[in-house]
Amino acid sequence: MGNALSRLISSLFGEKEVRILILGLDNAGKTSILYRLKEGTFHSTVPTIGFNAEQIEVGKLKAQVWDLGGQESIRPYWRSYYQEQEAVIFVVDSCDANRMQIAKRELMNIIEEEELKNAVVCVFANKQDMPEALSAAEIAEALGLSSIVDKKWTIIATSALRGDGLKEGFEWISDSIKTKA
Ligand code: G3D
Ligand code: MG
Repeated sequence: MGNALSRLISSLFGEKEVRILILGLDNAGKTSILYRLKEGTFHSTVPTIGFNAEQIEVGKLKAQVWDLGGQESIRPYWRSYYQEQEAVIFVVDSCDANRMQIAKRELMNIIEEEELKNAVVCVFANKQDMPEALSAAEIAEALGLSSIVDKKWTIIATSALRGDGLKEGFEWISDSIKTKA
């Protein structure tokens, strides 16, 4: 899965290195998604203090992915990483209905950032393997995604546990970046 995904990413993005930022509240599954992409497996994570940065694709480097810690105290530092990012993956824990309004506020802050005005936004409605998960449509509604008019965005149902949806997300990012100009 990991190698296949890395190959897919390399075929989609060609020679160009794409800069992708993975953001979202703590516990959403950001680090799990990064390592599922990097290594093709799901393994346990510890809360991210600071950030994880990985180049997805071994050998010929293609995508530079930054996974930033999501705790409230760390979120103000997200801005230091915004420059020259072409895409933001905003990860939501689909089971965390209680914090959906906080996730919405953080996403809207990102959307309004001048430095990210050219970045496309792909929301991952993660943990879809869980029975209590809200659907991608319910999360789109809770986050008010339809109010975003001046930016390319989409929402994709994902499970880092199963590996579902991640490939579709990267395909969308690739297509969106290509057609943006
Ligand atoms: P973060 O980097 O956004 O803070 P992590 O989140 O990747 O550290 O994941 C937080 C917790 O959610 C971890 O559980 C992780 O295993 C779990 N998780 C991540 N993605 C999924 C998913 O798609 N499905 C399910 N069921 N769980 C997921 P623990 O128990 O280690 O805290
Ligand atoms: Mg993390």
